[in-house]
Amino acid sequence: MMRLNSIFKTDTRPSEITPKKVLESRRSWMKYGALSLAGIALPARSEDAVKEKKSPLSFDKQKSKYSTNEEKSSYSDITSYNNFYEFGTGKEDPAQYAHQLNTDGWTVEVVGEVLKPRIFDVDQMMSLAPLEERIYRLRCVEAWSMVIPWLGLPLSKILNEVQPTGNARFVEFVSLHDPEQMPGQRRPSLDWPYTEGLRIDEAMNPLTLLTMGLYGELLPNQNGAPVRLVVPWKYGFKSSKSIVTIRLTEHQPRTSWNHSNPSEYGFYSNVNPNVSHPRWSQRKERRIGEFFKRDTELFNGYAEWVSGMYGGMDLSAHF
Ligand SMILES: Nc1nc2c(c(=O)[nH]1)N[C@H]1C(S)=C(S)[C@@H](COP(=O)(O)O)O[C@H]1N2
Ligand SMILES: [Mo]
Repeated sequence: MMRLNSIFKTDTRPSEITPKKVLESRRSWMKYGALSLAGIALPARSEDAVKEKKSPLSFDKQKSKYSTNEEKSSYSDITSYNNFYEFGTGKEDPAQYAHQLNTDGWTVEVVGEVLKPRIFDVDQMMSLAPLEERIYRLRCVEAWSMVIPWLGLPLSKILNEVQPTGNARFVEFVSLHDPEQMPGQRRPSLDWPYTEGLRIDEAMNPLTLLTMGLYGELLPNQNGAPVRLVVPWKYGFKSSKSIVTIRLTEHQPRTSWNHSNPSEYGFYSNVNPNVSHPRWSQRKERRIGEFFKRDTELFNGYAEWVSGMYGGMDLSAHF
């Protein structure tokens, strides 16, 4: 990304520390999820209330048919090498500063071109569908990638709840704007709040995941807690973190990276080895943790599920 470029000329990464024990970091996701599904209100997300429950898994731990078989990136890489400009432009800033974000009582408003606008809390969103583990590649525009076991539900489940009108052609995602909690927002590194968007068919595509967890746990703040998007066939910046508003619109929404540098970041941002970034080729990527680069695949390897949405489109014009 434009401003990363000067700082990260190479894709070096923090040295691999001993992988954290996933389970020690947060309370058990599975019990929390089970509570939500049972419809029990959990306003304070009380640890004690969670511990008392011994319910079965609330999400399908089977790999979804959309999962890749590739080796997963380590939990420590996934949670220590991040992009989250609200907490600074350095890859290590989010892990260092994002704990300042208080996600208690978080809500997401789903508004705009819908018949039934609604405010969801996180439990309500999680109860709309069984949570699914999906192992997706996240491929960032700066030529690195990871394989991440995400936990979430298709965004379409939420959109169907609010009943899009016939005018709903796009979906806009707005992240939290709170410079008190997000020190990076005290600087104009992007136009805040962070805003992203998809065409409605992209948003409804079953691959598009509203994500609340990874590695069987709730999302760590640096990965976009409590709720983020994962759009696996697009460059990483389309996967908005810490979302507070989902707005269905008639017109294509303005998006942060496109606005900051339209010649470098288009609205679509589909992973495409044949379309170079103005300042570098996008043909190869380094999987974090590996030495040799690998070829980048069209649509990040998800063509069989998404290429139909772009029939007849010139992908080099609509990059
Ligand atoms: N709100 C918000 N969402 C964001 C970003 C950001 O700066 N702010 N960075 C994006 C970019 S550039 C990438 S590559 C991914 C990184 O996700 P990860 O840190 O979970 O790997 O988050 C995306 N979502
Ligand atoms: Mo990115």
